[in-house]
Amino acid sequence: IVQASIPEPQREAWARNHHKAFQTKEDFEKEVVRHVETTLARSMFNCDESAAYSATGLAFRDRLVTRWNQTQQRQTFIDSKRVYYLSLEFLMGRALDNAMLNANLKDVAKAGLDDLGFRIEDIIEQENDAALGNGGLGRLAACFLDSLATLNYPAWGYGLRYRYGIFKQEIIDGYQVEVPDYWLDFNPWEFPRHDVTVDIQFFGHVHKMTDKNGKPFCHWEAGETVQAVAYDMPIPGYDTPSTNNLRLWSSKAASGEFDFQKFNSGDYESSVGDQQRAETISAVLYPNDNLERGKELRLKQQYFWVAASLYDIVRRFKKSKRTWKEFPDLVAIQLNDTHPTLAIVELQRILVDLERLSWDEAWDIVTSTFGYTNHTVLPEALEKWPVTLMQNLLPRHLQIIYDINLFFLQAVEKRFPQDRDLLSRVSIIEESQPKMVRMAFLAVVGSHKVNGVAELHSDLIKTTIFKDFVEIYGPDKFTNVTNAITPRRWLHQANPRLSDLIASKLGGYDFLKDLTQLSQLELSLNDKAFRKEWAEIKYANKVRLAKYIKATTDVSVNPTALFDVQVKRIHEYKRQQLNIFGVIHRYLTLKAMSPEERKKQQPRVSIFGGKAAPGYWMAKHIIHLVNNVGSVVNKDEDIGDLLKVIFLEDYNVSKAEMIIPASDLSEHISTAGTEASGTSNMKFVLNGGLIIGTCDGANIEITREIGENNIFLFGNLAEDVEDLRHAHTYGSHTLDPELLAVFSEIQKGTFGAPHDFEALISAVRDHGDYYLVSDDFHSYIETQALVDESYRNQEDWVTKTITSVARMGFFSSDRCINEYAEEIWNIEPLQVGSEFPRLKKQ
Ligand code: IMP
Ligand code: B1N
Repeated sequence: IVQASIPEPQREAWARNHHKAFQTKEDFEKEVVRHVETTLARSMFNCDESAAYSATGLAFRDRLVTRWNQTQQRQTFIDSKRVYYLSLEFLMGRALDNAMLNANLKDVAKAGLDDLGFRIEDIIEQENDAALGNGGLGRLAACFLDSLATLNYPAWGYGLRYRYGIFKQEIIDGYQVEVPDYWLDFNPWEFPRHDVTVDIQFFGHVHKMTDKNGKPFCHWEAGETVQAVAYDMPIPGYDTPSTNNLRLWSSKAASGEFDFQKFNSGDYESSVGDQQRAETISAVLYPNDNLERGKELRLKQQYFWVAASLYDIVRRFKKSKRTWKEFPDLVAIQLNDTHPTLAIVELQRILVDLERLSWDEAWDIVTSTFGYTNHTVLPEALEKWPVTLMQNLLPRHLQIIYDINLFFLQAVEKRFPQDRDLLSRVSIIEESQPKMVRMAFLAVVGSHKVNGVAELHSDLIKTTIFKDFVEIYGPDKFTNVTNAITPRRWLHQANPRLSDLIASKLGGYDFLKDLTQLSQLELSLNDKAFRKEWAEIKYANKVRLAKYIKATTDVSVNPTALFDVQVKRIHEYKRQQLNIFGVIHRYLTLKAMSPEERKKQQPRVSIFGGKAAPGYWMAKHIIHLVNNVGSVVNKDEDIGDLLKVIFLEDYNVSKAEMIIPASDLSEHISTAGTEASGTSNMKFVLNGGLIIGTCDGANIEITREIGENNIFLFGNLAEDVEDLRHAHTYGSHTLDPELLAVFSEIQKGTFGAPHDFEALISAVRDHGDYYLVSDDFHSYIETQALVDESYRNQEDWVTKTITSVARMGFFSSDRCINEYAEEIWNIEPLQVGSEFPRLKKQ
């Protein structure tokens, strides 16, 4: 990559012609019309909403690119330490609304679009979600980018530019059908950098060589080369000119690889075939959440992305002309789960094989650079790769992994002599058939800090999967950083009326940058007008969701009913089956009542949403059962508005922004000890909803913050799970009688062919009930009854929701990112320019 710079004498001309970002309605309109007429080659005679969206997006993108450049130049000039967040998933959602709000220019755009003949809401709705992620892990990465930019930290995200993001979900006859998500048709937010390319190697052989000083070194002769091309997405901060970068790599055939011989000799197809094979690497996001299936293409994706990113990071470091020892003073790299763990090996390879540092010097640099975040303890999600696969694809990397393991085990043996059992337990290579590389252990050994994502989870990893490593390294290497969410998207953008109401009470929007200011809301608890508007906003959000439900499912729901929402990936550990069994129990109870008794019951709408991994059979059966229960209950005239059951198709980030503000109660009911943190739990509470949940993940810290009177907790505790499971398998296992009644209703065929749901039932009844559905059922039903009772007292309910929102300050991702910055990355914010409009005070 050649980076040419304009000589001093000509720079004045550049400065004079510097692109000025629009600020007024008039200039905004000019930009939109220019983009419609030139970039899109259209006119006022064929400008539809989609074209207006594209032009508006481009106008904002131009603005961001100017600031992006300024931010990067400033960071390069100051030589500041940067943090690089490596994540295989970035679940960004829509960008336009966010860009307008972060720049405080939404009013300007609204007025401008109005002049040009468009409603801003319709234009925002045109945008496809950037859905390059599965669920919580990917959305966390997106919230972190927002906070990093807002807090002015020099930070880059690195990921893959998938051609297809997470599939779109259609529900046909009650079943999930997957439709590909081709999202790149026209994406104004990305910036192709055809000048930023890296050749990535795979396969081949390793040769031992000697350099001209007679020193031995390893040379990796590759069998295949693929080119990585950078695509940049500017990441605006809120109320700051700082604009960071998300760099996504796209794969294509390396220039030398395209076989002109074949091409010219008429073997066109096979030469195009090579090209397609290269492009396959970044073609599709693996649609599994909390599950690793060990596919070769997935490992190829991981190395491709990691190698391109490290090449870029090292190139940037080299421009600073510092010595290698100083690398960790300028570079911090955070591994978002084990997916980028090969970065540890790749940096060691660069330093030892290419830069010829000694092993020990290199390893010091590597371990000072990396931090590793663990997001799960579920055994099926822990990454392991067969040694044979690694040997074939990345022969030199496997050698380095063996060496890392050798030196690590030698050090362990020195401290714990004679403990062969310990050595085999902590070995990075699992001596199984076939042998496997344990990626989580490699990540622990190659990082200076390891963190979990909520207190309980961080404690659990120290006593389970990493127990031996705590003995070896001492407890200080392991820490907790509790997850959090950005209040810009999850309050200000998703729930503008609530954000405005809060701003009117707190004297402005500063709370969006310091969420602890929400605590002042408790002073307004007895303010009648405030409470009234608070309740009205919730109601309006429910009306909007009710309209959406009617339009998409043709079911009418009453917005005065209690809206009970569980939206998240469908997974047995998240226990949507517990929820739907509970719904059936409620239905049976209502059916057994006299009409008079029924009148006294609290009406409820049970709303489900979420995708099942395409190969996850049980999860797909859960979706099917929810839909079938809905189609029976929703047309039962005895029941009417007392109970409706809705499955919302294709849950994604932009739908979350509509659904979450409309919830009264949300369900976070994972088996204790299985949900590392959860982050939607925080979003629901921040939007004035209450939670029914287990003592799991961040629910525990939410309870600590908002008080246990403001949350509906139920179920067994994490510390008892092991014993309960043991008892199911080896003792006598008696199932909850109310749950058995639910099972027999399903088996009678009330909700369609019972055969379809036999697996769901037998998992509980015959196969040890691993997720403790029966153990928690009674407690769940009782707690739901308590919810009904509570909801009937609306004054009390409103008090609970206001109090809870007031106490949610801890869950801003700004707090979370500051903790990472101080405890793990050792980076400082860097102020960039200030010719930025201040936010108006209310
Ligand atoms: P990179 O770190 O080389 O990828 O550069 C990122 C951005 O930083 C570039 O697009 C420039 O805007 C800016 N930049 C890079 N090198 C310099 C420099 O030497 N002086 C000022 N700005 C630079
Ligand atoms: O990460 C979120 C947490 O809030 C959730 O509790 C946790 O389940 C989620 C392999 C994962 N952990 N592990 C994954 C995703 C994709 C994949 O291929 C694992 N996702 C989580 C944020 O901390």
